Amino acid sequence: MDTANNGQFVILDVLDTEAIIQTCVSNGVGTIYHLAALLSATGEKNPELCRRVNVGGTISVLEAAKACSLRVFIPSSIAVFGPDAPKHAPQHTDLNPTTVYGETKVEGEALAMASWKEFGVDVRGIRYPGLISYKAPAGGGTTDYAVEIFHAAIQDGHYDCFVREDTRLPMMYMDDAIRATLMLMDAPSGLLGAARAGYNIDCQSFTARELADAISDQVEGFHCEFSPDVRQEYADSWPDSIDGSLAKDEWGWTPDYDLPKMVQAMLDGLSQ
Ligand code: VAH
Repeated sequence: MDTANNGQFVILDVLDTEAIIQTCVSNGVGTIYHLAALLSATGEKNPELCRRVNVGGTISVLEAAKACSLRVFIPSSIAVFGPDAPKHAPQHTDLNPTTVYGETKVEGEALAMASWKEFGVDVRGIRYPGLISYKAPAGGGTTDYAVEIFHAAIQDGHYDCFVREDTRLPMMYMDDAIRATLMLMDAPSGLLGAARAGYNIDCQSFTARELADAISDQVEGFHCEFSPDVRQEYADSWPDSIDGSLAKDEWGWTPDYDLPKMVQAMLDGLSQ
């Protein structure tokens, strides 16, 4: 086991169930946060790899969890919703995603529920919105513009955004996403109902223009243009906002960061 940043880590192939089991057993691991996946834009470029990693990796982790009685967090995504879903997405509605990534997340929720119902694996998940952090670069998602724009504002004073200015999507600052994840994992299992594998959670909802304007309020002279590319199609298929009332009722989730507070946190973090 190597050590880095005061933590221990080992490099594994998420498809190698036996290696996951051996690592968990030899290190007394009790919970897996399964974050290995291809995001939407990358997944559309390589759909077979997306399916193999996202679905195959989830199967592998759930098999290891069953074998070792592990608890598991598996992120879902607002990408599970398709263009036929209400734009203020409810917890329960038909899930007809039009991206491969979204399909893998629907499959992931179904695999998680099956593991819970058939084998009692304590697996939980959240339908993450676009996540925004200054600690890691954007990772091949459609919502990458909401991270790239901050770096560009500081470095260049200008950003050419790859979605239309009126594109409204559910978004969340990373600190809120981490707190929600830990709150869910700490919640007594008995509180969790049929949505346990893919909770909608209350989060921000803003347009690309509203984000650019909020940054302009803090960064003198910042200018944003909008030149939609293929990722516009993915963004248009997703909801504008999320009904997270069930997560609030069942395990008490309420977000802390609104747009101004997130913009300030991002600019402060990047200026460190
Ligand atoms: C993506 N950040 O853009 C991810 C997210 C809502 C989309 O899951 O692919």
